[in-house]
Amino acid sequence: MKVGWVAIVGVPNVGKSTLLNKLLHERLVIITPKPQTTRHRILGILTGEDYQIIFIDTPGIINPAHELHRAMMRAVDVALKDADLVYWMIDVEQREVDENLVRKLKDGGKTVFLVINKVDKIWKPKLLPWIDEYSKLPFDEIIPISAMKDKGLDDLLETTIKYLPEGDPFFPPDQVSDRPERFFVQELIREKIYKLYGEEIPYAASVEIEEMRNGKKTYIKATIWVEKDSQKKIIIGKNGEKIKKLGRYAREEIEGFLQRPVYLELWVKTKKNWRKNPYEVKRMGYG
Ligand SMILES: Nc1nc2c(ncn2[C@@H]2O[C@H](COP(=O)(O)OP(=O)(O)OP(=O)(O)O)[C@@H](O)[C@H]2O)c(=O)[nH]1
Ligand SMILES: [Mg+2]
Repeated sequence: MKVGWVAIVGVPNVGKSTLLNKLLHERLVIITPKPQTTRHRILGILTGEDYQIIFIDTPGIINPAHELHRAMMRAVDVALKDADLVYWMIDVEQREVDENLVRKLKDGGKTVFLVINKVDKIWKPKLLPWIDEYSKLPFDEIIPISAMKDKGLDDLLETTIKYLPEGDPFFPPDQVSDRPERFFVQELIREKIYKLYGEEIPYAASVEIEEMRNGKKTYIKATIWVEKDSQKKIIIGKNGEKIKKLGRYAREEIEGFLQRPVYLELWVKTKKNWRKNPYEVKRMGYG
């Protein structure tokens, strides 16, 4: 069997999580139009007849401004260390490549593909000269795709399998991720926060599942942590209208994911500047 670990890395918003979901044919990880959506290293395991690929979704690479960012960047480091193969992913309209990091990965014995995503956004002939330019860098392969429109993914998968080493599978064939159900529930609530609120709110919020119990309905109690009381007020909204909406959207999504009815109870609490506090960042499950 061909077996290997493939890290999907790049700056925020290039479509890493979208690609993971498309490759797995599942809505596993959350996707939003806002940058810095993914905060963890999350495995997506794809097992075929004669291969097992362990894809690793990662947070977008940024210059850390606080401890949460540092924990996110540690998650990227771990993913890179584990990987046999790295997808260096760029957005066709931004196209920044950290040449030093690519060379470092190559020196460290990794296979590195440049995956150019969102090619649906440009006129194809414009792409060729750029591919020529990137050919000067030490990439093993350069593969243009559109994760959203499902273009080029078969080619990406076939080429990936060719490069992977032979070995025994790490996971049973029906296992899709390394994370438990409650992790994905927490992420779905976070996704709805990204979608419903603007400015700093999504970035200052973290979701913790306090309780998850199966009965006639699955009862879920979750706390949304924010950094200031003013943010708490915004999350709740006038007469609690906003949080009701959040609860409804999140519950519908969670019911789709769990495939059973859900009763969702949301609480909002303030933990002053938690993103700067290594203890809190760790306690909330980051890094
Ligand atoms: N036009 C177009 N948009 C895409 C494509 N792939 C992803 N997107 C969009 O790009 C945005 C970001 O997608 P994500 O998958 O969340 O990006 P990410 O790289 O995981 O972002 P972070 O987790 O923040 O690092 C979303 O609005 C996606 O719908 C694509 O192939 N074409
Ligand atoms: Mg992501």
